[in-house]
Amino acid sequence: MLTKFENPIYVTRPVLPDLESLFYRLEEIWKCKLITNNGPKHNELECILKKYLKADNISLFSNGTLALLLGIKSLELDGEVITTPFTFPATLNALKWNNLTPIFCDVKESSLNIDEEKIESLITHKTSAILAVHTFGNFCDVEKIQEIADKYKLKVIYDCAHTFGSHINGKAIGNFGDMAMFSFHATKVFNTFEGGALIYRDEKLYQKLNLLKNNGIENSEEVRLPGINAKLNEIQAAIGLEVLKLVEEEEEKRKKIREEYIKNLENVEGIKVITKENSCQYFVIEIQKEYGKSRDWIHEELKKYKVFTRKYFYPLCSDFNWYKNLESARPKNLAQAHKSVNQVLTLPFYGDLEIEDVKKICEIIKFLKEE
Ligand code: T4K
Repeated sequence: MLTKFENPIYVTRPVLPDLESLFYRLEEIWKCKLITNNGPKHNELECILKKYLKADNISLFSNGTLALLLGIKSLELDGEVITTPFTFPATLNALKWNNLTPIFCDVKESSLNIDEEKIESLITHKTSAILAVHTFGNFCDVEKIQEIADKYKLKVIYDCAHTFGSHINGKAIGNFGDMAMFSFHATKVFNTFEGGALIYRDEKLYQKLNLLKNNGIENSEEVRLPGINAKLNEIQAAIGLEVLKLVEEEEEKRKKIREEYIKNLENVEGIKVITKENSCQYFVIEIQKEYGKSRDWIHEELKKYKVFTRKYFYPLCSDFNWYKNLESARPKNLAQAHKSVNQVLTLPFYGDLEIEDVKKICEIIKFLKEE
């Protein structure tokens, strides 16, 4: 008889810094009294992350959404941007706040990433960029996307919110395209509670991004452009400096959890593992027809066992009221995305999750199939 968990099991739990070490860093901040506006901790984190992510150029922000929004702003794009409907709303919101029109491209069944074979047919004289997401840590076809971008002289931006520290064939993930955004939200494998970063090819953007995230203020005499406040403060940076020390251990634990899930679930009829190889951020499956029950049903049933899964990324961004009338948002043009978004289920995935608990979650999923 399978019993419910004693305590709720959430889809993720944050990696928290060692309190004593954090306290030491906080004392330093208290002594120096510089608590934001590019203080020493911010600069130290920027420097360390630059090395860690093998970036030529990096800028830190108060969160990933504003990083992406300002990154796009700094590239001075106009017209249309080809992107995926299958992502967190932030990806699309960054376009909307830049007055850019998204052109939705369907996703691939295997990775749930933008289908590179379908990009070219969506390009018009108004297209200025491709905004792709390495969804759930599955890698986009970066070579093909770059080939298309070069052919049509488009910018390429990657939303790397799920791929902190990843490499494709030995090359750091942030070094593909013109720009890459990382999220350091509490739910991410590396977090600063809230935070984000941009990595970019053009070193001239560093100054511009500094202005954009500080209301355009050059100095006490001069305001150069209409920016906003998107600075990462000293406490966020202190947290980041401590959490970074824990990332590798956390990833090792997550790899073991991923293996355990795969071992237990990959041969269950009607269950497809979406995040097989790379992701240390999410573990995602699809509940397909052959499982015999719907994704929504199992999502609800699991709650009775105190297992709180998520339907990331339901609803599709193309179904938002302000986009649904676009030609590219029509369901017939996004058949795969519509199919997958009703099947995906993100399972609990974080280092503190016991292997025994992973086994039990899998047992429940198998039991529910036969119920
Ligand atoms: N692009 C992509 C592709 C993204 O996925 C995201 C963010 C972004 C851009 C934007 O980056 P940020 O601006 O956020 O830096 C969460 C996160 O808020 C969001 O960062 C993330 N993607 C998204 C996929 O997930 P929710 O609404 O699902 O979060 P929430 O509060 O329901 O948390 C999920 C679970 O995590 C909770 O059930 C329990 C656990 N949790 C959460 C928080 C916040 C904790 O244990 N402690 C916590 O403090 O969006």
